[in-house]
Amino acid sequence: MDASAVRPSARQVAWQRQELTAFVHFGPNTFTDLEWGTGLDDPAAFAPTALDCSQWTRTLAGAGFKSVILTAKHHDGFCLWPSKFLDHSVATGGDVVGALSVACQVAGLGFGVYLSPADLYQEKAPGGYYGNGSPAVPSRIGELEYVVDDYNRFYLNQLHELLTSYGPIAEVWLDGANPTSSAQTYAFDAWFDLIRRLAPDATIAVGGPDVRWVGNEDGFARETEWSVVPFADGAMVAEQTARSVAGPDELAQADELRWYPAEVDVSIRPGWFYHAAEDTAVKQVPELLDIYRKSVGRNAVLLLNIPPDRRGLFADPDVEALTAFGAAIREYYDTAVKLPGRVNVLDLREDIEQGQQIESFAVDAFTEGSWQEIATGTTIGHRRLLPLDKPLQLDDVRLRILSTRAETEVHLSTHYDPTIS
Ligand code: FUL
Repeated sequence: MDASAVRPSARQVAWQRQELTAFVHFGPNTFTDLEWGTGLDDPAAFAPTALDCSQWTRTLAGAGFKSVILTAKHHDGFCLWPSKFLDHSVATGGDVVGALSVACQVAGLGFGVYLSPADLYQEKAPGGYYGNGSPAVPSRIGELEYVVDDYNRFYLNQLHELLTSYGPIAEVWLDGANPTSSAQTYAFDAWFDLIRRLAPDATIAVGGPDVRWVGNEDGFARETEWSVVPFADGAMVAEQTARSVAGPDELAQADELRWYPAEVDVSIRPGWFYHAAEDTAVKQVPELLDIYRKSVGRNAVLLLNIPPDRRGLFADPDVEALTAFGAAIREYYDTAVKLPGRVNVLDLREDIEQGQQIESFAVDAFTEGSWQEIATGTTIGHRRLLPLDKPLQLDDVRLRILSTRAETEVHLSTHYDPTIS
């Protein structure tokens, strides 16, 4: 197998180039102060007093985000849109999915949905479908047909509703977490088939074939982060959380290689949902930039969660942090330092349409009359942001490729970020 020959799909290229995606966790938990609802929470608890999705999208677009993924349904089963298929939703008070999809279109942002496979309402409510042991039977889902059981029919109907009612969908996020006690198999093949038919440009993330979970929720990718990932018998050779998922040991066990890039999901607050007690724990610019270097700057997409408060607005501390984060990216990372100049971060890029090739590299600097090695690294991929041990005054830089899978072009630029201590 030739790892140098593996290429991303067009939808994966577009996804990776976004670099910054926002996650929005919003639902009954916002009002009950929980992270995981019980499934039997009173739908009336969800009562934002001043919902304005355009405040979210204005803030996010201003900070450089390119798309937004909303928890249309979290594990508690409550739906943020008035679904035809159940009442446990915003039925009586506003369509958050609709409002956000419109706000995204106005702001020029992509719009994605998180639809939790685990569903505590369907597990616990009388007559619920989750794990009810029903047989798989031919089932019409809109104009499509699949042979599925009750819960998978319900889930496909929800997907169909979301993918046909709310404009183009950029990403469908299938969370792998399972807080339920009963057993329910998921008809992934049917789900993926329906998503491909109804939203061919959407990436299917985490539980899906286009984007993998990086393996932690702390905001960092690996220093060696490959998008070419070994599979055996249809599954990744390594666990998603493994220290190495695509190194020589894993490659040796593969019967197939796939382009399967990493996404780093992390929250701007300790929790995924809004809790007033965490207003003083919003991550600030130096930490956000550290996360940026370790996610976007390690060949991943950053999926940063910002949870709206009980008004249905991003809270002031989050807006301030996001705005400052966006300004810092523009100033330190979108703008290169012209040499001679003071530098403490290197930015390296491969064109992923040519695959991912570089295995290791070194960077030399011309300083005080001679070339000296100032940094080494392993993978590059879409983008590698490599902080130096200390700021250096540099006259010139050069890149040495130490090992590569195939010939490719690498773009190198020099930067200065004063927040690096
Ligand atoms: C996890 C969930 O259990 C959390 O509540 C959150 O949605 C996070 C993004 O994924 O698996």
